[in-house]
Amino acid sequence: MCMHRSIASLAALTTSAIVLLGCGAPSEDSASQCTPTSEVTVKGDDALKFDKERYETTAGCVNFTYLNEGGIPHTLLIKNNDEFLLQIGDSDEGTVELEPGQYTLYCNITGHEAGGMVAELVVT
Ligand SMILES: [Cu+2]
Repeated sequence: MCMHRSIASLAALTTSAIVLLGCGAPSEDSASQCTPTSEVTVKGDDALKFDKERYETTAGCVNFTYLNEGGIPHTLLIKNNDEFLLQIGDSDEGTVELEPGQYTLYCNITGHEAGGMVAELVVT
């Protein structure tokens, strides 16, 4: 009897610990988290353009800040990288680990990449 009780309360404790962890874990950012070693700021506008055609940064954990100069919502993705996605609104921020290389930044909202929301990202 006594033993059953303590097993039951241990199970209850474990359950509440899992619930607590579950509450703290999720982040609204879909971008992976790392400690940034470099920063890139990208701006989007209503003309479906980024502020630059080419961005440069150093390899490692890159923190992206994405700002909207207009009113149309945009996204920011890196081609062939499923871990990175920013969305604006007004602004968004997120980190991603990048190896040296050439990447393509784009907005995946229908028509935006074709309209000009595409840029080169050079990581050295
Ligand atoms: Cu866009």
